[in-house]
Amino acid sequence: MNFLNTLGIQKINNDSASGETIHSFSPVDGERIASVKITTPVDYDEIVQQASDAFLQWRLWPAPKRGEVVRQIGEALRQYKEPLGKLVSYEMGKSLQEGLGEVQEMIDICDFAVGLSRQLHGLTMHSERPAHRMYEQYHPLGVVGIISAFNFPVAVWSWNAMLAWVCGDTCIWKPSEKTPLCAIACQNIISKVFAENNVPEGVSSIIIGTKEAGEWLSKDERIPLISATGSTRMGKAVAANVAQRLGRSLLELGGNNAIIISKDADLNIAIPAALFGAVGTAGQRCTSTRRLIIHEDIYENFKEKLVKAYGQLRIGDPLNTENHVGPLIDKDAINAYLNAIDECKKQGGNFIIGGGVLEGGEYQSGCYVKPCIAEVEHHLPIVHAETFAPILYLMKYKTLEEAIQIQNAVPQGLSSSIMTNNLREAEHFLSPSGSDCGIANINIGTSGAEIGGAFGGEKETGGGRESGSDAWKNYMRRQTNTINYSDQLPLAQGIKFDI
Ligand code: UN1
Repeated sequence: MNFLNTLGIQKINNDSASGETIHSFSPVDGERIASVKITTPVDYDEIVQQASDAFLQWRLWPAPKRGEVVRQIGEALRQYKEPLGKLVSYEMGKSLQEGLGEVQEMIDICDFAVGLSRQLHGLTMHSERPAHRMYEQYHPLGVVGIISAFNFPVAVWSWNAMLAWVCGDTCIWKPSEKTPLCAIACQNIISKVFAENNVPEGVSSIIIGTKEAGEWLSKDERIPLISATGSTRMGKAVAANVAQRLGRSLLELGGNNAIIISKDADLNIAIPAALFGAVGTAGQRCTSTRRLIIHEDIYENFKEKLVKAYGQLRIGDPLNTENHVGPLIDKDAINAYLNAIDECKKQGGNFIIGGGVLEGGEYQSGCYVKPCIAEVEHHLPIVHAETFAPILYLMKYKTLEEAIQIQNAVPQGLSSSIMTNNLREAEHFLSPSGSDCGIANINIGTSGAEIGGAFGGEKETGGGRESGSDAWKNYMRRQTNTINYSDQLPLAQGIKFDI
């Protein structure tokens, strides 16, 4: 486990560690990788104070200078791509290639943020008053709290942090308690860059803890923005706390993503897209494909091809690049998977590829499961719930209107796609009467979004947009400025106030 040393992660002997600890177990082999001390309320308070103090200086650095620091972080990540990708794979359980891909997303967002640091543009407007100038500018916002999930233990933080930093904010990161080591590794990588650039202490901090630590952040009036990624249940709790104090929240929550497979689909694209979407990251992406809505004319043919493709999947150690599917994150996830399968059967679903937990040999952690497929009626309650596991639901449709209605009928609204070579169908899917999701794709699956676009979704997905496009505006405060360069005081809206 050389990569642990390279990243500065040491096994802490539990007996000698003071205070409460969280143990990080690898779902790959069930081993305890290390134990991490939980942040106490006193530590927390100091961390927020330091982040608030650091903000007062950091906000005065010219944005391109902050961008230069982020450029160097991108360089450091290039250097550590391999060990960090391995740690992501080992602590979280996704395939090594996906772990490396996640680090690549971090590098890409650094590049994006560097460019952005010279483009934090506002607009100018024409004033209705003579000899007046009106424009808007964006100022740094303050301390940003980032709550991230286990499934993208490093990339989602970087989408937030890199933008927040070029925008002049300081960040406090609460990583998932299931993947704390990935966060510590990131902190170790960036701290060198920060030190070399004399970045004030407190521009980046982490707090380690469970739900409670998330609550501290969301209730803390010193933190103007909370960006949270995770379950809808968590997001609702965070949103309520943040709204109570009229703070801002940026939420990226559950998905229940569907691909519509038209009778005009190119099956050479549709099959691998569905397969990767459903079993990639063992079905633990927010953007994982959970539902296939298939035209009745091609249903049997498609199903046969898909089942054949599933037959070729290799499940096992994700660090072994021969394997396609790694483990689920932990035993809770295993239970959620088994419950969903039971529920689906009870509600009338018919499994054409059965599920189950794999045992023995390399499956000793008890976290490896079989990706499975069920034929269902689209209205079953279980089909409307997000289960973070490789369970794929198949359903039939007759008309595109019906398919879109089925696709939109769930409470979540993250990612969606249609496989079709029919221009009318494609455009209808993207039109106001098409997909209601934040992401809508043509001839691409639901997962694997690029960092350049705004990432997020509607309805129970939470409405937030992270990463590319103009998502940076979340991390700044907008100010409208009007300047009078005349010797008169004309009032707006033609109001006269004679004295
Ligand atoms: C997530 O699952 O929280 O589109 C993020 C994708 C990745 C990001 C997923 N780029 O699958």
